[in-house]
Amino acid sequence: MLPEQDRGGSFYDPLAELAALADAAGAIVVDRVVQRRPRICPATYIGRGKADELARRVADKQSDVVIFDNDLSPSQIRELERLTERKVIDRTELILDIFASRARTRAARLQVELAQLEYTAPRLRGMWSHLERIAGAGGGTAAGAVGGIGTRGPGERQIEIDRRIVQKRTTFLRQQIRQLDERKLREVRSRSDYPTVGLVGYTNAGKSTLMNALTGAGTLVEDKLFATLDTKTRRWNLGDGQIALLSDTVGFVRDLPHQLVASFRATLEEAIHADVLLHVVDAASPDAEAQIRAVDAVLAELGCADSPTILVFNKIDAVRDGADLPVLRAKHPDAVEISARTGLGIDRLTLAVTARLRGRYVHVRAEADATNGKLLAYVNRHGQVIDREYVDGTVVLRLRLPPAEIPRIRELGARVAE
Ligand SMILES: Nc1nc2c(ncn2[C@@H]2O[C@H](COP(=O)(O)OP(=O)(O)OP(=O)(O)O)[C@@H](O)[C@H]2O)c(=O)[nH]1
Ligand SMILES: [Mg+2]
Repeated sequence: MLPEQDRGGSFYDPLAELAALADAAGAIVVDRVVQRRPRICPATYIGRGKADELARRVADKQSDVVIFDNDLSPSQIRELERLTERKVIDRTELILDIFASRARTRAARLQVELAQLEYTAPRLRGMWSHLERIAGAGGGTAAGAVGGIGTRGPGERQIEIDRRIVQKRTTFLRQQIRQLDERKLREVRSRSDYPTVGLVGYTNAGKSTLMNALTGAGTLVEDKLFATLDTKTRRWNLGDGQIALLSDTVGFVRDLPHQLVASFRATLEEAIHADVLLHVVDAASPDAEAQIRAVDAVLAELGCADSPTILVFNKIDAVRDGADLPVLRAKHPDAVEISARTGLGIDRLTLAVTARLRGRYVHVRAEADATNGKLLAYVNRHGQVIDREYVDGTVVLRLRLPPAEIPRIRELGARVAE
């Protein structure tokens, strides 16, 4: 653990989340080792002495795998595997592994496979470099030896073959995913007659529980990281005849591998392009503030840092005395407090969403030829006709619609009063 990762405090458990992730991947945690260092050791990440201690401990506990909370370079992995005689994986590989084991839909499977290949492809070089070194060593002059590394020898041929296989598969996956993306986008666009609300938040924050509480949907809820991997959309009745489409999606986690975020773009599409985002926070977690920041970072990476967002403090029923709620409240005074489990605060949340959605629409008066069926159909799809009146072959409409639609209805022949 480096100084900037040390969040201090005697109650802070730096490996709690990694243990939960390991559990989600089906591993049983038998031992934990933490080292605080001012900077990493290039060869083994942890210090050399600590690496030897690690080797002794894995032998003692007869563990099969060593999981690092930090991302390791291929050479660090190789060196640690040599010292411990165990498989060594880093946090990113662990997360990719969980996603791979959870992926059920075709889209999710393709997306995870692409992310895994993209993460491992640059490591292929590392895997074979011991052979490269052997090849390079026989290269004669010093310059020749340097040039030889990675350019000849049996190891290099194997790398080339592996790379070509990986490249072909990557191209294929990208193609398939692009097709699914396009289909998904069309699907999302065709539904634009209802306002959309997206649930986002750290994994295990209670998004699916909230989805069920709001829509009565039977979405899988589990006390397990990454219970949800795909996106589900349901109708949410806000009252007064207002319907919105609510999307539940994959949870975020600190340092989510960006290959994964990139390939999950389509899955996240529905949630992130929503009219309003509900950022669900587990307010009972001692890590709530760091989790809020992690989610904000992923949202920024997805290009929706400025989307209208309502911060939702969930699990209020589970907040214990001495928890950080007062600090959270002071930092985020606009957050809505709820318990998706008990239903506390759900009506306040519904009102907050209704108010936000209302701001997304304007009321306008427009005139058009009464025979302009195309315009009327368009308006019905993208807004709401509140009132219509026919005067001498002209129709006078009172409309409610997103401001961005005004230029489009003008193009279709509407005369809009400013
Ligand atoms: N006490 C309490 N527990 C809750 C509340 N909301 C959700 N939980 C629990 O928190 C755990 C995670 O809930 P989920 O709804 O699956 O969380 P999620 O955000 O969808 O998680 P992922 O899909 O894994 O990202 C479950 O054990 C829920 O029962 C709440 O308001 N109070
Ligand atoms: Mg979920």
